Amino acid sequence: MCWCEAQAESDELNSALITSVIWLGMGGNVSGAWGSPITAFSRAIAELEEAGLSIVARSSAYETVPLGRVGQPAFMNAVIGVRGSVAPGLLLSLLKRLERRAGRRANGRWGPRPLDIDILDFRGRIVGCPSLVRQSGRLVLPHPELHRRGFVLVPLLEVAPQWRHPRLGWHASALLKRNPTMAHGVRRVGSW
Ligand code: A4P
Ligand code: MG
Repeated sequence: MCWCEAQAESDELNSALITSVIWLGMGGNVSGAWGSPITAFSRAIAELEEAGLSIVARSSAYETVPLGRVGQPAFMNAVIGVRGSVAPGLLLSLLKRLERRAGRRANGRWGPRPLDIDILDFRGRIVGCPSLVRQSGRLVLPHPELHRRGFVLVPLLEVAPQWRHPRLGWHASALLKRNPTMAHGVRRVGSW
């Protein structure tokens, strides 16, 4: 156990922040086996329901400027809230399977992809250490980049204004206010 896991476990504040919703971030910027990224988002929702999860929130779709690697198409991003009895590791395997079925192939970190589904927040749980380099397959919760990404925080704020970052305790609105440039290049395109 690393220092921040121990600290998190002893942080009473976090127990008050646990909710029953699992927040997922979806992104994509090329068409794949399930069609355009938006079609892939809808198909992913149908697959999650098929797997026994209920969709309790669904943000608008946003067109967003690519972060990390320039020279690739604009992304579509959205956030959904799901409920259901599933363990974090099993959920991650399910999501990775959906990404592969949607046509995702190894394309380097931050490369173009038809569908990427990240677990943003799993009912307030804290797992792993965000300061350590992420090893492939090792789950980190909340998602280690969540608080730095306008393309996640803007849709999350739309559907869950009451949500707080499990580790930092900040609302999405406060995180965006602290760094307003994060919301640049995040444009709402409508429901889907
Ligand atoms: N992993 C660990 N924790 C998690 C978690 N909470 N959720 C592991 C999901 N996966 C988690 O992820 C890399 C490894 O992290 C996996 O083995 C998984 O088990 P990945 O999705 O396979 O690889 P990746 O997406 O290429 O890398 P990474 O670091 O996850 O990239 P991101 O963070 O997903 O960023 N710009 C815009 N505008 N919109 C986007 O959606 N997305 C990316 C990719 C870059 N730029 C973008 C966008
Ligand atoms: Mg990812």
